[in-house]
Amino acid sequence: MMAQSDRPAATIANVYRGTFMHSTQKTALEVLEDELLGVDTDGKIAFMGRGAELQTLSQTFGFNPSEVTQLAKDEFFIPGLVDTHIHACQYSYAGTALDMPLLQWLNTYTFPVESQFTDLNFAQRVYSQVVKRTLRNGTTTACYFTSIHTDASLLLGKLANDFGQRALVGKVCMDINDFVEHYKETTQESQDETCRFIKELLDKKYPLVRPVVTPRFALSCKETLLGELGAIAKKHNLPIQSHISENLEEVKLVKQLFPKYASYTDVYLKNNLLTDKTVMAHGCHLSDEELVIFKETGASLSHCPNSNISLCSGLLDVRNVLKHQVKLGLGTDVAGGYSASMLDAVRRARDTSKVLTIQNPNYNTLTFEEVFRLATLGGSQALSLDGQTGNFEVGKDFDALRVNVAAPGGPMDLSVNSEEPKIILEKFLNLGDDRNIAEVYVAGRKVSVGRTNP
Ligand code: XAN
Repeated sequence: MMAQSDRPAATIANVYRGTFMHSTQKTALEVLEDELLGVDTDGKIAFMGRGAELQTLSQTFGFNPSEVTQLAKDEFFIPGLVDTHIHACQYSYAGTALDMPLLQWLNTYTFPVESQFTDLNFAQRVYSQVVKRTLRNGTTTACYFTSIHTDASLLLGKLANDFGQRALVGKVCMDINDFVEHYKETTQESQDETCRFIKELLDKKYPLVRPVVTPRFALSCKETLLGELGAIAKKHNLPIQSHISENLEEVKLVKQLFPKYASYTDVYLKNNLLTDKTVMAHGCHLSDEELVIFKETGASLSHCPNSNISLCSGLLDVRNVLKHQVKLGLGTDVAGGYSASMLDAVRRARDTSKVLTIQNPNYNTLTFEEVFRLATLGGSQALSLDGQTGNFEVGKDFDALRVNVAAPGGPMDLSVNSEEPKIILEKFLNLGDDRNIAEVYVAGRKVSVGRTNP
């Protein structure tokens, strides 16, 4: 049945016809075959309808049926992928340095590299690489951590805007670092620079790029800084991101350092950092009581399975998180996670769920459809961007991937001529790569996915 926007009839810029697959609140995978989707000049989905309704729709919306873009047999559209947690400034060493647990890894590899982002040439190089690479791999929305450096963080905002990616960008705040002494701020600097970052990024008025308040994690921030950052987020009504309960040593240290708080979650809660616009990465070791607080506050979790395994941090029990009705998305967590591709995050999320099943054969393994939902609609909900993106709902922005499973020279073979779309999607999620992502759209605009190296 035809669905159309309540907004005044907009001018239609593009109409696509073919198979669309997406998630909704009700179903993890809805397959729409021979569907028509119209995108208006603002990049929003203006209507959806059956192919058989072409004539009626073309009259209602004033487009020429001969200008409809018809997808080929082996093509389909899915919503753009949402990476809810990625450290842009760690991209230079992605794929290396995975031989230590979290806290030693931070001191040995991460802090020395992040401290180099005073150099704007280095920042320009790494940040343009990460934005291009993630876009090419289908990440239409990314929630980025940067370093403590305001100017380099503003540069990432500019690059995301220039390349056309939807992004939340967070200048990292940390006033504790006992191991790499030169890589930290004073409490006052951290507050002042956060305010400067927010103001200067908002002043740019980039349509798809917003700031996110970013205390690194409880072990990097004094209590005063946590409280001040909570107040800043509240004052500007901004999203918040941080890390929580990733590794047992970290959880133990937080208990020691914050003895008057009931739990790790309580540290963030009491400092106004747990809101309905908060996304916390990892959460592998959260108790059920803490998950209840997440549900009550509307805060969400980012599941980063590659990183959880690579740094031997833990296995997130996604089924339990969903049972507690906590909003959940997937994150690559570059560079604790070695891959910047959300397709990898999808596979590792499934693998993690299967490991839990190996440990307990009664465990209800996540289906590929459920993981697909986490990578798209779930991510948009986790970032409180589900009003704009996450699936093909009329009125949302058209953030989409045109997938071609038969791309010449691609990574997969189709042996059977007419597989069901659902089966083809499963194959793409498990075997596909950027060669299968023929086109990437963000807010209706086709972004460049050039294959030449940055
Ligand atoms: N906790 C962290 N976890 C992680 O995976 N990456 C980081 O950079 C980080 N900082 C605090």
